[in-house]
Amino acid sequence: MTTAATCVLSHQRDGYHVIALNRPDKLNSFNTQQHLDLRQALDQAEADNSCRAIVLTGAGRGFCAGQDLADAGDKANPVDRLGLYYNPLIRRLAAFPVPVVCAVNGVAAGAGANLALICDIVVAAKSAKFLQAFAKIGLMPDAGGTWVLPRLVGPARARALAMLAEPIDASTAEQWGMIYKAVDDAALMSTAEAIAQKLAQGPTGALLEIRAALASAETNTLQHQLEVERAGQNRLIGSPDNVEGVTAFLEKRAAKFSGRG
Ligand code: T3D
Repeated sequence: MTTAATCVLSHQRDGYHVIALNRPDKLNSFNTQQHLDLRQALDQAEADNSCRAIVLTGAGRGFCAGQDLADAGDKANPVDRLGLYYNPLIRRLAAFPVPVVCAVNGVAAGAGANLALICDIVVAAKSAKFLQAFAKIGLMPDAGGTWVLPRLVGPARARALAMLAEPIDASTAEQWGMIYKAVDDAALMSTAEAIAQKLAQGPTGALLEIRAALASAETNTLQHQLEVERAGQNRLIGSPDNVEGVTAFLEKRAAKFSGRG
């Protein structure tokens, strides 16, 4: 099944959905409709029991240029877009019930960069760029940028990226640990979809425990984190996927995970 909402394209594959922002002439910058269409595509992925991963990407030559500045309004007519749209989106992706792969196909700027960086695994085309564009227009990073950037690249680089608002290319982003991998442009979607396929065939419950534990490690002491690991492991031990994984190992065959715990 393929659905085409106005501003987002959603393709259902075997085990995962590919969701593409689709305002290519505006580098997929967000207007309200694109937020609403993305919400709908995420709802569909969440409602589909066979969907065990998603790939988020952009149509055309850009990934996402953040807020549509022509649609931005002004102080006299304020719209709380962060409260209404961006923050719920970032929270949702950070806790999405299946792993999220981002395939950054071109420039990722402003909130578009931070949307990419909140995803679980980020691969980017070598021609793609990441730009904390905010200071160029008298704003500060949002959509989770001040949270995710220092965690990925450290405070020194985060400050320079945010204050200088200069682009970095995908290979630099990889070297700095901002993303998982920069790949040749032609290999982007096959790489991202192979990752999604592997995740979709994985032990979903364990993958989500891994995500949650790594996120909580950012602020926890070692003592606290050991307890987080113990609690997570106790939820997983004896689950159908744990039993299958161990059985498959002992029977010297590939595991067939159901995604149930
Ligand atoms: O509520 C709130 O508003 C707060 C929320 C803020 C969230 C944010 O994201 S603020 C940051 C907004 N984004 C930006 O400031 C980035 C603006 N765009 C750029 O700096 C450049 O376009 C890029 C560096 C991303 C790419 O440059 P380039 O040279 O490859 O492309 P271009 O020629 O600038 O853009 C191509 C077209 O896309 C062009 O349209 P045209 O002239 O062909 O009709 C351009 O205007 C349009 N476009 C690109 N970014 C945006 C945009 N149109 C509206 N809004 C955009 N953000």
